[in-house]
Amino acid sequence: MLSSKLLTLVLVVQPGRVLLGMKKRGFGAGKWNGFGGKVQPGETIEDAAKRELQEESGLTVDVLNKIGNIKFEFVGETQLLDVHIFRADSYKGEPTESDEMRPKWFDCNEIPFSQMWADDILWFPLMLQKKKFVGYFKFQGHDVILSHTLEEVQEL
Ligand code: 6U4
Repeated sequence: MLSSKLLTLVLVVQPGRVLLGMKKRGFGAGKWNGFGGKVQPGETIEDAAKRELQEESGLTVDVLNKIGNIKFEFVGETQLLDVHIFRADSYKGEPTESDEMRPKWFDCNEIPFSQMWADDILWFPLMLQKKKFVGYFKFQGHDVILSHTLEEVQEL
């Protein structure tokens, strides 16, 4: 039985574009991704998502919509990553580079999937259509998906 680590991921979406950050260090360095990180003891998952978004992008949000939950298994690792994914359709502040992330807006037709986690190309279309989803991805290393499930759900 694998234990799991709770993580958050926030996509800030505006009509026709999405804000991504280039991860400068740590897990997933060199990839474009949403903003997020580990849930700390005593913190709700949503509060952690807001805090990580603020720390990494400089943006604050009042409302986060829960849109997905994906568990990631990495062969050889004993912990699953249990990633809770949120979408923000409004925000305050200006995207600002942090030690961890360099933010940049991408046109929804020009999302840089070849420089993102391999799972993203499968669920971003659902996220952009405001559909909710749950999934499980088994990775070999950081680039190869050995198997996965992904399904749309009505409620999370
Ligand atoms: P620190 O605390 O800075 O050492 P770090 O090890 O850099 O943390 P962290 O906290 O930034 O990791 O969390 C990893 C982030 O990557 C979370 O937002 C979840 C996200 N993530 C992990 N696997 C992913 C995957 N396969 N697809 C994806 N996002 C993923 O889109």
